[in-house]
Amino acid sequence: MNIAVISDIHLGRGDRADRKRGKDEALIRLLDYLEVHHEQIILLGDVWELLTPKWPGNPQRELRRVRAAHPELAQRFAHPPYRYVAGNHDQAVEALEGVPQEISIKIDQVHIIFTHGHQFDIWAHHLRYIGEFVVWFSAWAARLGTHALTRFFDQLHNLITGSSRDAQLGGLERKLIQQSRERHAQMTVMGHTHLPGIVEHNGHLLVNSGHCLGDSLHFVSINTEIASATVYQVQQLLNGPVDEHDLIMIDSVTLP
Ligand SMILES: [Mn+2]
Repeated sequence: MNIAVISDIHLGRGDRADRKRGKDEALIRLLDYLEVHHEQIILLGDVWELLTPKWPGNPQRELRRVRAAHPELAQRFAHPPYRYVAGNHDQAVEALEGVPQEISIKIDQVHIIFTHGHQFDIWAHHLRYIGEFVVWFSAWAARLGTHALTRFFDQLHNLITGSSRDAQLGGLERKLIQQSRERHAQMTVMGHTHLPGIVEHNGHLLVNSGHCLGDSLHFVSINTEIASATVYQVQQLLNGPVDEHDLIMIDSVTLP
């Protein structure tokens, strides 16, 4: 089976704080491509940006609002082949719609755990309310004209959590691998850090789906029959349909 994974799209309410405002078209063309080549497409969290309402307090209303700002994506994501795993920016969908924290797939002798990956991030737990305030505050800065705060806190976040860069394992990634290993999985797929790539650690693959923000989109393609994972960056040079020429392979690993 071929499984695609995308994450960290952060689709917002269509205002100036919405980093995906006016950029649905490129993603929709990528989805057209993914739907042709994959039986399942996993949305691995932080799909919707629910932490940047004008005033906090009503996640259900915010969910309606962000979906209304991105209607075609909302419509596609509601049906197969899409499957949804909650992240920390769209955590409210767990309570509101029963979206799971992870998907575990055992097929063709491989066991793969799909999780957003914030479980071991102190900013999503112990420091959750500080983290959420920073995100909300940065959105207001963006509405007032500067995206600099958002970028600054993104970088600070990965520095503090010790997340991987250039295929180095951070603390968060090590704990995820350990947890997956205890459950006898051979592959863990995460998002959250926005850092695409694959790390092999003693025969276990940790795959990161990167992000779909800005002008470069990332996705993971898994072939369970040969137990391989490939991470791609998509750069659409033309406005036509996405094809192989638009794909840049970042990393590809096959399990022994
Ligand atoms: Mn996240």
